[in-house]
Amino acid sequence: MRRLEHWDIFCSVVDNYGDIGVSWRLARQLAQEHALRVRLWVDDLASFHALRPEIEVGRSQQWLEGVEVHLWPRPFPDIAPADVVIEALACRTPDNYLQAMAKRHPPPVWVNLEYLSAEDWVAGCHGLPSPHPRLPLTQWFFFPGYTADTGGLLREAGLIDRVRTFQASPTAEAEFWKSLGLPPRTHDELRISLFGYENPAVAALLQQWAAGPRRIRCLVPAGRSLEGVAHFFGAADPMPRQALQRGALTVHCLPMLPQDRYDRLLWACDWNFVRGEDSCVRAQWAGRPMVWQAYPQQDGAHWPKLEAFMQRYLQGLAQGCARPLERLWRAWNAGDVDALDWPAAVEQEACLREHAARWAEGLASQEDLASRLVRFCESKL
Ligand code: TRH
Repeated sequence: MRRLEHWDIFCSVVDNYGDIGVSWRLARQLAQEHALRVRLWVDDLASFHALRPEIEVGRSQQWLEGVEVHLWPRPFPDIAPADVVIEALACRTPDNYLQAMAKRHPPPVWVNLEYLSAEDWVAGCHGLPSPHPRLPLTQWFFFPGYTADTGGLLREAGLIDRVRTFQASPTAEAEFWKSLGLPPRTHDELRISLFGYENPAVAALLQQWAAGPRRIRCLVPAGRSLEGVAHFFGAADPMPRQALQRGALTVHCLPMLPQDRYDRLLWACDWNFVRGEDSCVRAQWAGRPMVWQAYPQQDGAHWPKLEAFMQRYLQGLAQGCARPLERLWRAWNAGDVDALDWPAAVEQEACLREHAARWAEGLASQEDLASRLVRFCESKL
């Protein structure tokens, strides 16, 4: 069998960080764990730099952790296509590159890597072919997902062990907090990370935290949640690492963290508020209670996504434990200040924490996305 050794991954950064976040993790894993030659074509190196500060924004070609990173030039140069071509997350392969793919014998395996969804239809669409309307090429749909009949989830080898080792080590945790310039954790406080989109419910949530009986230290990386936080505290322009305090609540504004350090923040926190796709998956691997804000879409397409994931995630949990979290997720996504009930959810913390750890273990017993993708592509030869 011909080995599919050369891979080209195309990534167009629409907005936010999820597109490059996912594409980068995949590229790195293919290079490091599957010994593949991977070129990653990205059209926005500034976003990439935010996740990986080693990326030099002014360089058109550079190497990072075994991946050849290219600024996606337009027009695209005439180059020989790779053995496998991945269009990540709704971007489009350049036309001249497509023409070259069509001339190759056999043509490259061409994959459309889709967005993650927990909806039931995903399994039926995963792996379907889509013939090109003019060229002798077939593109294959590859859908990430939560079940064995989908493309799975990105998970590096040994990840769950690394999470567990970190979480079992007070020293590692303390060092991590110190490296962020934060005080050590006290036994009576909750640490919560907050990463989301603009949300009218931010103030209500912070108010409930401030008024609560338990000390809460909330960590907010730079981004779209920060404005609501600043507004709540009447702090026009909070500085990175600035601490803001009201009642039982202390908020620390953090700079945007390198991706691997952000992962660690999720491992170290008791609760994680996450969004979109990649941070949501990473919070699941962290195995701690989480609140997910789906990427808001104008036509409301994110609501079925939210419901589908929530039903899957909460399946098997006792009603008394699941319902308060379900209500919190809905209120948070709707920005519904009146329905937001943090005290009810946190009351279930013990069972939610146990559940989150079990959920991560269950998911991790499945094959990871990169391995499934390699097998999938080999099956198309
Ligand atoms: O940035 P996002 O909102 O991305 C979204 C989604 O992917 C969505 O599906 C897509 O349609 C839309 O973009 C265009 O959220 P997400 O997916 O969680 O990606 C954030 C990335 O940023 C993730 O890889 C983690 C990373 N990150 C850091 O590296 N450091 C940080 O400090 C933070 C907060 C995030």
